[in-house]
Amino acid sequence: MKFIFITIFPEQIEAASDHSILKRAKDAGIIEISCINPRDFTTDKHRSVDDSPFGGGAGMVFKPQPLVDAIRKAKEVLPYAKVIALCPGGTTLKQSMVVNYAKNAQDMILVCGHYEGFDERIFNWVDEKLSIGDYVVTGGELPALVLVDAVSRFIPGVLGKAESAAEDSFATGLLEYPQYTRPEIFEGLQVPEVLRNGDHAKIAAWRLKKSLIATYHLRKDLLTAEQLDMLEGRLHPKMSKTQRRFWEEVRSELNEEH
Ligand code: 4FN
Repeated sequence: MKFIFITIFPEQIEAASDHSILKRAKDAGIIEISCINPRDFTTDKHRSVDDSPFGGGAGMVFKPQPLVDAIRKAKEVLPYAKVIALCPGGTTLKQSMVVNYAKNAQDMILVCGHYEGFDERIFNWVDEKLSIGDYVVTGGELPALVLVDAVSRFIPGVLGKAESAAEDSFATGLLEYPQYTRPEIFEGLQVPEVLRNGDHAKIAAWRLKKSLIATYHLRKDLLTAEQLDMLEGRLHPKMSKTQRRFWEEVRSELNEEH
């Protein structure tokens, strides 16, 4: 999968993608990352990519011509790529979208903003607007890198076997269960008994229970309607004895906590 960043700060992209998962994926030839700098498409002697806004007001606006010329150049390199502008008004990126981008494996041209934003007319050259969340950032580079990092993890071969171990389908999308490593007692704090006795079925049930409880407390919005029903005692009539037992245990632990 190939990614072209349209950015006036290519060093930021190169530095951030020269470590960890992204570096490994690039070295293995699974992903390709390159940059096209709108400043290289300016025609004035100061090579300016910003100008003051029509209608007045503070701040500057990204000029359309250098940006659109850079997008055109990127399209020559990757004609089948999707052009994505990172901007606060875009669809908020979700893990389900990340998984779909990786599955479709369509190359991406990532347009990174600066100043107060883009000249509105550039969106005629954009297929999709994406946001990574609701906070002010100084440019689109970090959001674009977040997208590429998240998508790359789902491209076959990017993660090692240990990292990609398939998760229980019911547990994916939930918060993490508590994790522990050596030593068994740290500053008087012991690792839960269930994790030390090696009963794999019990451990899996304990972890799912802990994930559900953490998600219920911290991020109810991440639960499916079905999971919320079970957690709040609206049990399905057609449920096995084991399932019923499991949900009753989760509920009693939830109630013990407060
Ligand atoms: N940000 C907000 C409202 C108004 C402006 C901003 C803001 C970078 C060029 C856009 C922001 C957030 C998530 C890109 C923020 C993102 C950006 C993103 C982004 C410089 C103009 C700007 C209401 C969200 C707080 C600056 C809210 N995901 N303007 O940050 O590009 O991708």
